[in-house]
Amino acid sequence: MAEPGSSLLLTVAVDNRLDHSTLPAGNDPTETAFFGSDNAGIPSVEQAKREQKLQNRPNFDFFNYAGIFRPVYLYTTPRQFIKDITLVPDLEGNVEYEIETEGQGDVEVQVLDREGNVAARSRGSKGTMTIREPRLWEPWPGTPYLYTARVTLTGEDGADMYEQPFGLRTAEVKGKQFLLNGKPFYFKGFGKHEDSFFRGRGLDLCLNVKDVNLIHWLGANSFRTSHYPYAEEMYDLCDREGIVIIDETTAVGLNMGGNGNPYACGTGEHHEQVIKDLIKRDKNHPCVVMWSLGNEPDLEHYPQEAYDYWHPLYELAHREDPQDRPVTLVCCQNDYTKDITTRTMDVVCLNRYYGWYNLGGDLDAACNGWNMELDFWAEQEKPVMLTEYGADAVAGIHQMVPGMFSEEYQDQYYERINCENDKRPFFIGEQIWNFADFVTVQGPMRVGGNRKGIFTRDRTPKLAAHGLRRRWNGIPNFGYK
Ligand code: GCB
Repeated sequence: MAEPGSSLLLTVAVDNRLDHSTLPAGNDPTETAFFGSDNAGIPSVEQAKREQKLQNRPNFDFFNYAGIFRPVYLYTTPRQFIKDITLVPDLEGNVEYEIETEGQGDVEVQVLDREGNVAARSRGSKGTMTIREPRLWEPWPGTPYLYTARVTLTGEDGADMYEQPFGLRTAEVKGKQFLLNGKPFYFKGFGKHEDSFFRGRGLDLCLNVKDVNLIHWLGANSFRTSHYPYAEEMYDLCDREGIVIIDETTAVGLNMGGNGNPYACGTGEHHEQVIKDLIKRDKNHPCVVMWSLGNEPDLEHYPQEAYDYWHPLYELAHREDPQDRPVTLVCCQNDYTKDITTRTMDVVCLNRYYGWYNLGGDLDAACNGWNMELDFWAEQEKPVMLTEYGADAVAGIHQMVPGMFSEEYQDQYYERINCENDKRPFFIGEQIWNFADFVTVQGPMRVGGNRKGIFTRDRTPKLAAHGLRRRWNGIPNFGYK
């Protein structure tokens, strides 16, 4: 340990290399890029590939950036200090708490209301406090009421103090419903990315405020942190602004399209650690209502191996979370009859591109196909939601007869698919892909990035944003299904 006043040199190395054993997963350097056009077998192409300079080959659709893109803080503590705080509130105002400390001392916990008045207090490192006349945390436009737990540890060396905001809310699945505070909740929102001009993925507090304002403007209530945990500052903001989050790990790209078993590549232990870290970091946030173990793994070609890999992770997440939130895994468009894993999650979360990657340009056929699949899910005793569906629209392309890549096609796509979803009582949410255009791997399917945003990369609305705004402002958070 360094003496006070002495200098300390801290060297941090960051490694952004990807392969099949990393999370997120990459392809081997010699394999084709995610959106590479193959033209396999043509001798000149094959040879040029072999002679190509080695580079990262992400097996996912976003630019991974590199280096440290979030703040890093160094701080000092007394010798006896508060290591962790766990809060499990209920709707009656009871708050179970547990304080982990380094070293011994007296622990005091005070719950402060929004005005700073003491609403409950307790002594000792573990116990239950009761808030009288409790106010619940409700998603916007309800009131996302926040309390603060002020924890003090007084040891031989003095006192350590930490303030942890929290909210009274519950999240659970019952039958085919997702209950927030005991009421059936309907998800309206997005898959997002941490991505913008100038900052790339770097934390940008102004951008976060802008995005949350746009979410309010649209009448949306939620997003998924596709495809990695976001900066903590975003969760703090969503706690305050009443935006609901599905919190996702870094496990994207565990899919070789049937050309190999992704579960034999050694990601298992790291994946467990990633889940533990995520839950430890985000467990007290009222905005987080569900954990996503990962995005679009192969669940079709190795169905049993997939189940054997994902099911223990599902159980781990339930064990790790003191609030025992619902757990899901986001499923790629596949032969859902072969996939035996998705149906065992608490919520069936589907990414579907009827009308884009398949049946593109024909929304009648797309709705027909989607309906056939919905008939299948109607048989399962689970709540079902879309965590991705969408169409690229290059801002400024307009067509009288809407064709792919036009703003009109994207607008009509949502109108048509949503109309089908509305007919299904077990369908509990629509998270579109994507909030805003974002950069990704180059390839023949990408026009200067992925254009499925309903906002451009600089947050200008496309036509579909206005249609969704009209729709979402008419759908209440509770009791729609
Ligand atoms: C997906 C992925 C997402 C992509 C999206 C697309 O299924 O989960 O990361 O960006 O499709 O636009 O292709």
